[in-house]
Amino acid sequence: MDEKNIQKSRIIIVSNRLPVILKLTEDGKTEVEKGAGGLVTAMAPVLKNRNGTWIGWPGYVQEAGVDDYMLPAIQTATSGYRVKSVMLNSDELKNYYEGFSNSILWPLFHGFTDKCIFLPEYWTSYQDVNKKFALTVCKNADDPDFIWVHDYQLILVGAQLRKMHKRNRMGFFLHIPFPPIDTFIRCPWRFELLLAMLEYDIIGFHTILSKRNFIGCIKKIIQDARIDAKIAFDETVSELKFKNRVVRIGVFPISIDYNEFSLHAWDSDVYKRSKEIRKNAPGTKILLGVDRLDYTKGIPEKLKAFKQFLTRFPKFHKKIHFIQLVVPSRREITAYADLKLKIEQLVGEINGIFSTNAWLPVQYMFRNLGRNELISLYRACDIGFITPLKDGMNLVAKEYCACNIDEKGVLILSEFAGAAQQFYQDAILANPHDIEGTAMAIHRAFNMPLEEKNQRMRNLREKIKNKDVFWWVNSFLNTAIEKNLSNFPQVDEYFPDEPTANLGR
Ligand code: GDG
Repeated sequence: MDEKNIQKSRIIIVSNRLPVILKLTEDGKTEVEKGAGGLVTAMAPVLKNRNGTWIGWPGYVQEAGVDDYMLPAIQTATSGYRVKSVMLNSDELKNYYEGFSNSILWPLFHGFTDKCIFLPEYWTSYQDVNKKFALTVCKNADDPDFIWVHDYQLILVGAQLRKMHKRNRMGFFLHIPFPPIDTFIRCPWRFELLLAMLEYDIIGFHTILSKRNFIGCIKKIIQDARIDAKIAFDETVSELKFKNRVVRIGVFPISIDYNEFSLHAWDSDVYKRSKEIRKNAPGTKILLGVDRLDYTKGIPEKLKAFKQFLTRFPKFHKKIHFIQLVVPSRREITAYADLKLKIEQLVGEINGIFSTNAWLPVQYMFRNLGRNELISLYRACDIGFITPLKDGMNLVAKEYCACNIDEKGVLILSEFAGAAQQFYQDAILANPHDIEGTAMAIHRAFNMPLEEKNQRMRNLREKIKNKDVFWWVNSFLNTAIEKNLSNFPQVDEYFPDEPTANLGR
């Protein structure tokens, strides 16, 4: 297909979830709302312009043979482009979603191999459900359409489509990290997964490290199978020859709708609410953590570092307040329920040891907040405390900076978040496994001179503004169609191979 045709072609997005949120009303009815994430914001105009389609699971279980009365409401919530639902039953949810996706690929790709449960029935279901998604794509895609598959739940969709003789140009973006060979190789289905990825024409990762890991796995696992792989290691985009096809492998750090976040932070309601938040913690600096309930997010380690900070520096008692929001997630999986207990125990322990009548060190919230409240928190808090053990990118870090319109905030960021590859110069980097070092990062953030804070925050915001989520979508799509390698968008924020000097000590 030539470039002109691709540019005119429709686009089909395939993701595990459709861009809708289901809400239960007071009278027990389910309402459908448009999803609010960055991906939806960025993709909606592209889909509208190109008469596109979004294919995914609407988020509720549907047993076979039951009519789905919610589909019209879903289409209304996503007006402007077509949506096609892929329905899952409870077995599929258990084996494909909670099983293969969240008890194998999620822990494996984040390096938590001890949490992987390699059950063959999970693999069978993963294959079946990926085929189900592929069938829906097949029914809805014409030859010139560009098919863009998202994330680890759907790695096999492209290969299934090829089996169905679909010759469309297809791309895949992985939203989580890709692990190094010594981790990936443990997966009993390593061959099948890699071979399936190579059926796409373009594969995108957040970071150069993930791209290198992927190429390392291809070299080791696929080359053993005598497949011709020609690889350039260090470019933002590399090409790999496989079965007479060329697969492009690129680095595209995802981002947020910067303008939307920063304008929202100027809102008068947000201003009032952020004043109230500050008033509730008089005379203190506020540290903010916002994380989904997940063992990759390093929440217990972060609490231990805060405890260490308070133990080491009694003079800061009553001068610092830590707000930790934990957003409920995947609670049906045992590892997540255990994590919640661990977090609550640590919060209780810290407050038990240090609190006074007038000062509560940790304010813990376990719920979803409305967007206004979240943005008010971002605006009000002095230090963004984001220290995952491993994270593909981490959008919260970007949102915190975008909403820091006074440019007086400091970002403490884990070395192991993808975002560190872009922000290593201006955030305070911390190794979340190093409790003492992270405690010292809090100390450094607390004492940073105003001028330095301004400069660093300005730089961070500038970077996010220049490479926002629209840049991300365009870079991926342009790279998918670009013929000339020298025209590839460049990612200029290389993470140094050597440990950086900018650590929390
Ligand atoms: C995966 C990868 C990668 C959080 N609490 C509330 C709320 N949120 C929103 C945040 C942010 C999103 O959730 C979380 O995004 P992250 O990027 O931080 O993390 P994951 O959910 O793990 O996302 C990650 C991402 O995919 C994109 O590729 O960056 O590495 O793991 O947008 O704002 N939103 C509202 N209320 C809350 O209480 N409204």
